[in-house]
Amino acid sequence: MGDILTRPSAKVRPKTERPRLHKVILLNDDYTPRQFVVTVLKGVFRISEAQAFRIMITAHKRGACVVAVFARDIAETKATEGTEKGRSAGYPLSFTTEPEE
Ligand code: TYC
Repeated sequence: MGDILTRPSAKVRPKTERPRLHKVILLNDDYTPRQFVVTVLKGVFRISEAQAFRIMITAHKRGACVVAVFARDIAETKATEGTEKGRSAGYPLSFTTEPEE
């Protein structure tokens, strides 16, 4: 007795936003040899010599260049890998990551 009948509530549609992709950005410096940068790009990002050269020369001229976009974890791993390859050869080569808008 006195039970309150309620309709099923309106359908809830939780927002399932896709996680943002993250850019891996190559930063220029004055010391890392060009060919070393190209070799690191090819190894870490599995791109051709020609593509690696274009990315390297863009960073060299403009200060930075987006290499590729990935899910956050992958972007961070690749940036760390590239930066560590430079460090272990004694170069200040540096990659950063940044979320896409
Ligand atoms: N500027 C470096 C040189 O003249 C080459 C270089 C290019 C280094 C791109 C880093 O991200 C870089 N030897």
